[in-house]
Amino acid sequence: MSKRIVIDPITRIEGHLRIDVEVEGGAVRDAWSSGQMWRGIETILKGRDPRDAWLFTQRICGVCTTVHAITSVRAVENALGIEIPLNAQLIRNIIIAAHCLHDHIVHFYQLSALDWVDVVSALKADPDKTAALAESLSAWPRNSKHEMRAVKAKLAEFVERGQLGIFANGYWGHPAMKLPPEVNLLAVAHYLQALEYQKIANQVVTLLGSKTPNIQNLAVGGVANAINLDNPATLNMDKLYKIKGLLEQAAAFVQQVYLIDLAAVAAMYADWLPYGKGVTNYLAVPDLPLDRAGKVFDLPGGTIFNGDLGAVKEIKSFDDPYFRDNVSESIARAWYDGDWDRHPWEEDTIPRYTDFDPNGKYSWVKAPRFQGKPMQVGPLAQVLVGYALGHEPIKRWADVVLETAGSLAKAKLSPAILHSTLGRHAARGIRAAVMSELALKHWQLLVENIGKGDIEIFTPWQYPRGEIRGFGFHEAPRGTLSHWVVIRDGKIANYQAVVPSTWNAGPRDGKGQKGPYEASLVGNPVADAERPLEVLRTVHSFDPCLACAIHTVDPTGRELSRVRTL
Ligand code: NFE
Ligand code: MG
Repeated sequence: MSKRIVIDPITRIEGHLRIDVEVEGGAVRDAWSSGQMWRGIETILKGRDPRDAWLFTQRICGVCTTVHAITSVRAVENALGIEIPLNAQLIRNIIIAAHCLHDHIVHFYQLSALDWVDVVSALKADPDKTAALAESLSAWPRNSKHEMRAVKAKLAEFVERGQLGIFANGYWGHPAMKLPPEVNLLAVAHYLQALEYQKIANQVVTLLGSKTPNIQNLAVGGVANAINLDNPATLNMDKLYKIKGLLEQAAAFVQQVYLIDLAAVAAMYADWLPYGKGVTNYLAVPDLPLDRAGKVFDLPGGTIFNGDLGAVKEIKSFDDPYFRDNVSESIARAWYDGDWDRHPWEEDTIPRYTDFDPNGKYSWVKAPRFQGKPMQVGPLAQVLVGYALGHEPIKRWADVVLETAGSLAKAKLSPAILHSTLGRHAARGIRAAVMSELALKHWQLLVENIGKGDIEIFTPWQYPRGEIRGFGFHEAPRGTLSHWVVIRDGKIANYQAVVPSTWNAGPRDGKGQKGPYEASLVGNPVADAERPLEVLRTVHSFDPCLACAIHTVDPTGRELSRVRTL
């Protein structure tokens, strides 16, 4: 007999996600992903000056403010047909890379590690053995006996006082928890260190963006960071070297801690490698432009269909018609007026709530499609596209993870294992390592360009009369983000954001095709229907952000019928 489990809300994510699964014989048979709040930023933007859109769109989300700012100015610049100065491009790139490092570190440790790591079991660990194991895997200086003893003592103190705090509501002792106590203690130590290093990465965003969350330094046409090496109030050598030092610290943590922990978790949960594949159509966009126009990039983009890496198709520029012409969104199963599937420039956003109906409409999230197909987006999509295109840093770091995990698991691991729940985590670590190198490369390029005497940061422009259309994209931490704008006589006539978590968390479309969360859950094991930890594992591997996916809190403050906090 099958059993329906409703997890509402799923926690340790941004926003309010409900997952329904039908479980039969210890595995998921069918699944529904539902965004449970509605945001109205797209509607708020109508009639406003496009120069201000990036300030509004940053408020779509509390996690990835920066990414909506970047994508918005790119969309308006695309409509205007302007290029921006190289300094502006590079300053934006360093912000993008630093934000990504902060975000990927927080996701692995704070938002998902506790699906795999049993904090309470760490109390049984021998700290000296933990240190010996850690030192055999990595040169990280903060893996010492002293450090591990101190973490264990701190944890014991939390438990004794009944103050587990952030660790209070875990699935401690769940049968699906398999790590030995020493590995659990190591993970707890790194969980606490990760809080420091995510902050270090984010300080770079503050230094260049003036503040974070919600950076202040962008402009349609460039950035507002005046460059003068001799002026203490502007971007100068002192600030640039401070940024370099912070990026180096974040890079060391990613390469020596995050990546190694990831390989260890993947190796020790090798039985999980077959689960969580789902939609094997992938979409990533190129990013970190190296030129003014956005035709040459350091990060690759493209599409893969049905997992066929040999048939990868590249997305090549900020103006690429292959991307521009093939994106649409379906509202057949979402709480909006109508049942259309439309290109973003032709869309509207008119909320119409009807009850949760698994055979009808059941989510506030629209269902984005590429050539009519559901696509998985996120670090895994970019890593697979990069692997298929022979992108050197992606290949090199992917091989490091596969070899480290393989040697720990005593098995040969091929890239095919990446189509999975654990593969999404591995790919996020691989992408973080690539970003940690590229952040420093783009810092170097900026310093060299300023060294040539170029201090330009802004391209002046004017609105033409009549209608223009633009799109901008950015490979955000959760995947492909695009903004689409129609401008009439200098005012926004339509604005649509098609967001990473919308691609992944979206519901079925008019043809009944499931979204990536839904598809990835089918076949997932569930040992204990009362404590569906395994469902969380797969959903968390996408790094869900529902605020982004739906872009206003439900204005009626409607109460939800079933709430389970896990
Ligand atoms: Ni709200 Fe976001 C990212 C965007 S999400 S976190 O990354 O855009 O889907
Ligand atoms: Mg949208």
